[in-house]
Amino acid sequence: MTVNQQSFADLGRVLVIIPTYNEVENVERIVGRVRAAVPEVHILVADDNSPDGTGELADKLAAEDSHVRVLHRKGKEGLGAAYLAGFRWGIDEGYDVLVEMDADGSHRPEELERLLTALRGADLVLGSRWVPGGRVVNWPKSRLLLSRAGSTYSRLMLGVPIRDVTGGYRAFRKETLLGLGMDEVASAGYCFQVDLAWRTVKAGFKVAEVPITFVERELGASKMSRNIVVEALWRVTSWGVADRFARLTGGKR
Ligand SMILES: Nc1nc2c(ncn2[C@@H]2O[C@H](COP(=O)(O)OP(=O)(O)O)[C@@H](O)[C@H]2O)c(=O)[nH]1
Ligand SMILES: [Mg+2]
Repeated sequence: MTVNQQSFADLGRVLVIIPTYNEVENVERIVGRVRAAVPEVHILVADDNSPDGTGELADKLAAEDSHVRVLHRKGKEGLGAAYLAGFRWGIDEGYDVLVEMDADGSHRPEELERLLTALRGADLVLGSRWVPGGRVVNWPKSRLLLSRAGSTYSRLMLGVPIRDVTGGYRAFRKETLLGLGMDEVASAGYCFQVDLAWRTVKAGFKVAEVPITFVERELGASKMSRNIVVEALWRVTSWGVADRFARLTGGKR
C-alpha cells in the first residue's frame, strides 16, 4: 500500500497505454497494479486481436472500471503501430500525458509516480535501466548484452544523449507527441522507441531519464524476434548514415 499518494492533476489527464499481444495471464494483474499505484490515471489496453482472449478479458475489466478502456485492433502489427494508435486515441479523447507501459510487469506500475514527478520538469521522461540506480532483474547475460549494445550503438550512431534509448517505459506530454512528427514514424519493433526518442531530441524537447528496476516477465512469452533486432539495426544505421551525410553536405539536420 502506498501512503501519502500524491496528485498529478497539475499535469492534466494521464493515460497509461498498455499494448498487448497474447497477455491473458498478465493483463488483469497489470491493470490492477496501475490502478492501485496511481488511482487517478486512466488505462488503455491496445490489443492486436490476441488469439488467447486478452482482448475479451480486457473488455471485462473495462466493463467493471470506468478508468479502463480497450482499443481493439485488427491484427498483429507490432508494438510501434499499437502505440501510435493509442497515442492518437488518447489525444483525441483529451488526455494531456501519454504513458507507455508493457503488459508483462517489466515496467513496474509502482515506479510510475517517479516518471510523472520528473515530467513536471521535462517533455519526455524515460524510465532508464542504464543510469545510476537503474537495474534489470532476471535477464540472461545474452539479453543484457544485446540491450546495452543496442543502446550504446544507437547513442553513438545518432548522437542522442540518452543512456537507455531502447527502453519502453516512458511518459510523454501530448505536445511532445504532436511536435515530433508521429505521422512519419514507420518503425514497428524496438527501433520504434529509438525513433521516438531521437525525434524528441531533434525537435528540441527536454528529455529526462529516471532510474527504474526492469523485471523480466514471469508469465507468457516474449514477442522479441530476430526480425525485430534486424529492423532496429538496419534503421538505426541508415538514420545515422543519412544524418552524417546531411551534416557533411551542409544540409538540414
Ligand atoms: N498490440 C501489440 N502489442 C505487442 C505487440 N508485440 C508486443 N506487444 C506487447 O508489447 C509489450 C512488450 O513485448 P514483450 O514481448 O514483452 O517484449 P520484450 O519485453 O522485449 O521481450 C508486451 O505488453 C507485449 O504484449 C504487437 O504486435 N501488438
Ligand atoms: Mg517484456
